[in-house]
Amino acid sequence: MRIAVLGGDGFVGWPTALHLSDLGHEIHIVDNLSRRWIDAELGVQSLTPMDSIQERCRIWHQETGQRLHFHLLDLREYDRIRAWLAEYRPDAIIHFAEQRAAPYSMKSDRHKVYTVNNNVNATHNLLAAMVETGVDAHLVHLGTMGVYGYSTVGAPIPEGYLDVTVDTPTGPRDLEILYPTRPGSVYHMTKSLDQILFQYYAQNDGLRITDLHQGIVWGTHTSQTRRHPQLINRFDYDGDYGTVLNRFLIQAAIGYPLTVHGTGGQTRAFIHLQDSVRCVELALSDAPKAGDRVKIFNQMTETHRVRDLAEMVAKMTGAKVSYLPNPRKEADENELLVRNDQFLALGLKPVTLQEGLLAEVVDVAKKFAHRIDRSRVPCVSAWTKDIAQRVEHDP
Ligand code: NAD
Ligand code: USQ
Repeated sequence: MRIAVLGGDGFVGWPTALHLSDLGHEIHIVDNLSRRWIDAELGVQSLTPMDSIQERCRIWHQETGQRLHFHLLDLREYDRIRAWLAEYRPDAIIHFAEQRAAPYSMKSDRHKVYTVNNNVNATHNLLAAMVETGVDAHLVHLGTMGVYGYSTVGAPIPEGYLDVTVDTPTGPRDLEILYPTRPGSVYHMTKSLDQILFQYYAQNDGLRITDLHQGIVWGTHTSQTRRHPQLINRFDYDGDYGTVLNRFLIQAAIGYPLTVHGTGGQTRAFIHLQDSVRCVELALSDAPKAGDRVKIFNQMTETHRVRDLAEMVAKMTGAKVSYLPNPRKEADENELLVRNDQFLALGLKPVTLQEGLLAEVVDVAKKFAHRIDRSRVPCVSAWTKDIAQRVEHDP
């Protein structure tokens, strides 16, 4: 297949592009490199030294003989994305190209506006351009578990849809609705809005869409990124883009007390990077037909409570754990049960939290520890002005 990987220079997009190229697909990476610009804005850099996207593509060709085609394109530029689609007419499109950090989306009003403009316009431009050009590609979007809001009301969170019964004058009627969204940040809110855009375009124009509600991705290598030092993946550790388990692992590597927010009572869904790329492959193999509802998968393999993760990493490495005021507005404790039957049925054999893999990330962090700026480790983006004041007084 000819596959467009939108956001293919990012943390999950790059290893996905390599994985699909390795399977023999023709890969076109589309990216505006905004993530690299945001590193410059924040004064941080990936823990791992990343080459330019063009250089990464050159090395992949040198190692495998397969070409990755790179297109510098911003999804917010409607005319250009429409022209690109009309010219390349991909069979499948994987859409990673959004601003994905919840703390970055909460930094200031400007960051909220940027995140909504970027994410909602990127998704809507793509959908409108697919209809206009008649490109009948299978669109696979990377969404988030965060659209559900993390609290389980007794039953596990289903894969996207909820069966409800409503009372009508002629008796009870069964309905299937999108699971009600309860986003916990402006970033997560944009993913909730994306869901409505997908529902509309699937129903109105027959677009074939799969939305992957993904949990927190951890790890850094996949079998393809290991092939050459210059194919190494991005690895974020800073307070805005670093995700919790990866952060704990680099903190352990540099002797920084593990930064647990509040009581660490939040339970979240996780998936290893290797499984994340495999899930995209599985989703591609199971495309919906025109007229089908949006296919939704919960792309996660296990759930963990944040303080349990911290204790596990502390036990493994001898790191100290520090309980900090929570800069986010989130429940002190939550239970999370999630269904993920569809990927298991398609053959996913989950990689679960294993000491070996955890230690591997610590080793990567130790190798590049000289690149870590300790002053960028704390999470300083607060969810409300009140919380900002509280966190400032009790850092
Ligand atoms: P990332 O920030 O590393 O990569 C996103 C890429 O998209 C970047 O290379 C960026 O330059 C590009 N991009 C952003 N806006 C663009 C635009 N307007 N036009 C063109 N390119 C644009 O993020 P990631 O961690 O690789 O996440 C990829 C996707 O997966 C995101 O949509 C995210 O919401 C989702 N996701 C990520 C995680 C995770 O833990 N990393 C978990 C669940 C879901
Ligand atoms: N947390 C800590 N200490 C830290 C960092 C985070 O205790 O140093 C806590 C947070 O308060 C939160 C939890 O860990 O309760 C998860 O935070 P995170 O930054 O790892 O994850 P999140 O903000 O939810 O975002 C990440 C990705 C996002 C993706 C989402 C999937 O950045 O793109 O959509 O995970 S999910 O969490 O399932 O919604």
